[in-house]
Amino acid sequence: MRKLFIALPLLIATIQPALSQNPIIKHMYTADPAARVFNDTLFIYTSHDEDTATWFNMLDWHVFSTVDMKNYTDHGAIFSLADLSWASRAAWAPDCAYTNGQYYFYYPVETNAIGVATSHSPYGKFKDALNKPLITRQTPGVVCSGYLIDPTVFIDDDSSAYILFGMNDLNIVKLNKDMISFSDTVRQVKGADNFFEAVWMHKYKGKYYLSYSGKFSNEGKGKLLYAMSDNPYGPFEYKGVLLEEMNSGTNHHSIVNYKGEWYLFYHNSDLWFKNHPEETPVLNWNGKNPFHRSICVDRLFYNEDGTIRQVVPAK
Ligand code: FUB
Repeated sequence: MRKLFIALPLLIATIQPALSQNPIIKHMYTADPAARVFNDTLFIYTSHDEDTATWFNMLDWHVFSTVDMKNYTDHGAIFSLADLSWASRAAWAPDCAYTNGQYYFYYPVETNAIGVATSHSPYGKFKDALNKPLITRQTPGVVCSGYLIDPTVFIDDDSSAYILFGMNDLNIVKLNKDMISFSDTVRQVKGADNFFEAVWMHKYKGKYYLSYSGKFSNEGKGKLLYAMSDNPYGPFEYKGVLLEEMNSGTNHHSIVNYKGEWYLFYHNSDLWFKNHPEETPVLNWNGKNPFHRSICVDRLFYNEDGTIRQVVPAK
């Protein structure tokens, strides 16, 4: 029996499909991966760190796709600040959802507003749906002591769609069927302990999983944390660390099931430090930060009781 316990992980490792080596995109800097499966293809919607970046002064959003978790196709910029009449800076972490025969692209700009764009194709191009923000600090019910950023959309089994967003305070509101408006009042998710930013929600075996970047350490780095609940509004129960701090300072992720396997997409600055051996990873919001990130993926595993095993990044 003991031999079986030792042999089983080896056997699982052997029969699992090999993943592409991290980071998975090497010809440009990509950050904030939102992985979604549409029609048997896995799409990754990302923000984009410019080669010349000295801050998070990002200009556009890109999409990549794969059907085998090894080869990724770059489909270029699907939406950009230049497509917007009402915002001109900070094209940060996006998400994309599909319903009603249409794709909805949710994006934060200016560090203060969230917009939505639509397309009939997952490859874009997307067109701004409202020509104004969907959510601002003035939206009734919003509480956000940090940047108003990082929208993600969770669609439940009964087709109810919720948008979650925020920094320091985690907000949630149920979207209307049109996906570009809401009638409910925005409220705050209960029990998102130590929440900083980069929220993601997914469901596994009937439970809601909330994952996010926790408050930054003194070194300016955040761990990915997660919590579980029976209700998307909470209260959530904190469960533990999903991923240790990354050398990118920021820690942003998504969790997705593709062809029966679970994956954690995230970003780090390994490519930047490889390309710049003279740089030392000293991360601090007010000091040295690489500002050049690259998306990565690793397998994610659940324990029998539904908790998630901490992901150890493959190099
Ligand atoms: O990429 C800009 C910001 O950094 C994102 O909005 C945050 O989640 C963090 O990754």
